[in-house]
Amino acid sequence: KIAAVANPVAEEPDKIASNISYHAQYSPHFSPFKFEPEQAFYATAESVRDRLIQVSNGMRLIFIITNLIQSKHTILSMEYLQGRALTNAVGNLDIQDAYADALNKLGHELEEIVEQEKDAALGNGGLGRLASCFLDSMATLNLPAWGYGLRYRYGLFKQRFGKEGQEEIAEDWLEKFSPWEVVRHDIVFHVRFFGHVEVHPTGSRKWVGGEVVQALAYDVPIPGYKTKNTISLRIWEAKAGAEDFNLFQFNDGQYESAAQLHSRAQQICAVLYPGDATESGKLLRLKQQFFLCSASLQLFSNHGINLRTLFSDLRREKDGKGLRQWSEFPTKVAVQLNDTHPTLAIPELMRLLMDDEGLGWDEAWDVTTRTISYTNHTVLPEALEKWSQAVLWKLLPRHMEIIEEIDKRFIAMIHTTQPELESKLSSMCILDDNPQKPVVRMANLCVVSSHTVNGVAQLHSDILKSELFADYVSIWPNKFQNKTNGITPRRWLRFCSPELSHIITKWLKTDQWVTNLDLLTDLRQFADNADLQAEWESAKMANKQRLAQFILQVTGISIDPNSLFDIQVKRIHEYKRQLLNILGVVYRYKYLKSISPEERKNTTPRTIMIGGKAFATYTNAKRIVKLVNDVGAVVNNDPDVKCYLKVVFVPNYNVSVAEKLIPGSELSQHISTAGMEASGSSNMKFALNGCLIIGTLDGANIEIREEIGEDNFFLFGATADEVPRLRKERENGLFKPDPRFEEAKQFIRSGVFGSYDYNPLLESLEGNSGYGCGDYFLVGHDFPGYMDAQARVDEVYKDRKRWIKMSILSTAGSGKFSSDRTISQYAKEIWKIEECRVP
Ligand code: DL6
Repeated sequence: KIAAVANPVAEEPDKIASNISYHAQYSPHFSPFKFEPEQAFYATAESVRDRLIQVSNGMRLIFIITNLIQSKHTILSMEYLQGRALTNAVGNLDIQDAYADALNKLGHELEEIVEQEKDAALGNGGLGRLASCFLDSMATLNLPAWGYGLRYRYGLFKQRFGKEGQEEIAEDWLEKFSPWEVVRHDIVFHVRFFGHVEVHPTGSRKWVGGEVVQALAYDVPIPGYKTKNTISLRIWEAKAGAEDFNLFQFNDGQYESAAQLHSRAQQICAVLYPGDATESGKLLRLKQQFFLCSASLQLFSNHGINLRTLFSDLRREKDGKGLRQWSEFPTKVAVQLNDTHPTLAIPELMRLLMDDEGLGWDEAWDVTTRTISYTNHTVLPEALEKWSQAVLWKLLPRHMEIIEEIDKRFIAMIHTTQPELESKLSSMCILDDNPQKPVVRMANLCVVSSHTVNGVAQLHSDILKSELFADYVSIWPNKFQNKTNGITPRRWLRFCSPELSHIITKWLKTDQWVTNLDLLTDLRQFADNADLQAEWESAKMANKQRLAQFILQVTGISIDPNSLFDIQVKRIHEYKRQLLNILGVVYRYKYLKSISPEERKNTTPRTIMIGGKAFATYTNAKRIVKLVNDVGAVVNNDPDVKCYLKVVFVPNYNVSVAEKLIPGSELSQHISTAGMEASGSSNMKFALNGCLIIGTLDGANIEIREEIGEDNFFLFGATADEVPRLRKERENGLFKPDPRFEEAKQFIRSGVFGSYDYNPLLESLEGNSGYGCGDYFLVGHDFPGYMDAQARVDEVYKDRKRWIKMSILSTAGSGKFSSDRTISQYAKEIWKIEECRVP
């Protein structure tokens, strides 16, 4: 029986204000007489959360009442980079103005209150942010689809700077609490580690013993844009029970050993991506991966009840008396693996079906392979996961048996049906039995066990088919697909750049573009219109001014909004080539110093902003961060050039910082070595915001350039096809560096930017770097082309009309890159699910 509950929320600002006040007083997190911005944020968020819960419960209630057991699609991802939620929630629920008015009545501004929220940074970069954009689109498209992840206590680290450069500080997003999550004490599963396999006389096998922790569900409601659909991001927390606390030991003074199981359970979700250089780090990472898979799969198969009960419900549902078959399970449940991190879902589903439900291998395999699909996000060899067989045998003995059997059957299939591939088997099979280091190749396990494998941009998907997974294509030609990434237009234009959004709505005479981004193409017809150009330029200028204020506030550096704002923000990695950018800056600085003050006046003033985090143990990435800071410290204080060049390292880059940078950007750099960036998605965010791109023919850059027109894209650099030959030529000493490249390196070596030893970094561009050939990422080869493209940028920027027109065309051509398009394609072509609109 479900009792009717009074509507806890209303639309009128007065009532909203009273609801916010209610939370300030009766949700006792702070003393009741304080209503500073921080308290106001928590009370406002709780008030909005009431509303989200209401919509979400309403949706679930409808499904219960109508006895509609839905097909449910699920993304399993180790990462979600959600950022802040308040602006998005009030925007998607279409109550932004009412909340702004309500806060005014309480003496606050909504803009000020949203700044109080900590980013939920449960991801590292593009992969996690993509998953978050997908959640927004799944909700907006009314899809019966949820995301599952882990509730890390500490998300992506906070970046700080000391004398030696980047320092990492734990980011405490739960310091007070998260007002968005709803703990589900009724949804708890047991997840086992270690133990052994018992074989019963019947031949059935059972995984027993070891260590068992509890997985407790927290739901973060995700509202769709102007729909009644609110889906969930369910994140699991690991905990131990009271029975695991040894009271006897505690009373005996052995406090640590008394709480040993509690502390071991807490370690599982303590940090996002624990360092895996040590054996214990590797084991912990593997535990995290299995914890996510096991908890989520027990849930889908149990649906929060019990596997058998649910399935007998499903069976009854079919025709009232007949039984549903397990073979129908994939029509109810679809699981998308976000990269190989959740690969253990494959043996875990097999185990649940065989050992708990009594299915035979063939039936379990059929169900599993029709349920699971896999997205690859990288071709970088070091990012393709391989787990030690020995560690897996210890941690998950039953799963290793299953993995071995999958491999054995795959090899047998090749012998019988594809003998021509036998010579390739050593690289195609799942277990790499190299006696030095036997490992399980997770990507191979995914390819063999998934019904669909996709890349994230056309070039990347082509590379998967022609290189990384080429040998599998002849066995399963239809298994491989492309799903070019996308971004949510809500967060990445409508809410982060309201001025530009209003202009777009005004000129298109509709705001439908927010959910149908292809409508932006209609802007093309106005690209030359002087009125639109003037409005466009003033909206961009307002965004630049706001950005300049932000930069002043976080760095103390004053930047000129009349200079060209040139931004590169992303994880720091050698293949993303922030080093190419900063070498270009060094050359520009040297050049500016060499010309007369009069000549300087004819140059295009630039503010170059670089931001991103370097993985804690990635030495060269950290050196790059240090170099950018050191160059900035000199350039920004040089009286000769500081009006023409500023260099800013934007600290602690995260989603909410991106929301300030991107609207104010005019040029952004997506300059990876061709073939190495699977897609990129910040390129789409910048392009959507009318920012021009300087970039290589890599990842989604190629498709962006096609959509917005090649005249509106500053292209340079080797193509993916040319890269292997160029690397060979380098190895054979055939590379002749451009003099400008040599000058830039020499300038750094001369000590102009301080006494830090940059030789090891610069040497990676010369002799033999750790990757086997000098300058593996071809910075030297692409440097002259890059400098020429930058010179074209400077020239075009002087022609304001032309630049603004290009900017408008960039936005107009970005329709394809909505994550609504991407998710519709996943829904139709992989998950086979349809919208499930709440009546
Ligand atoms: O697909 C999302 C995102 C792409 O846009 C980036 O190009 C790609 O580098 C990133 N991949 C990863 C891979 N990590 N692992 N493993 O983050 O995915």
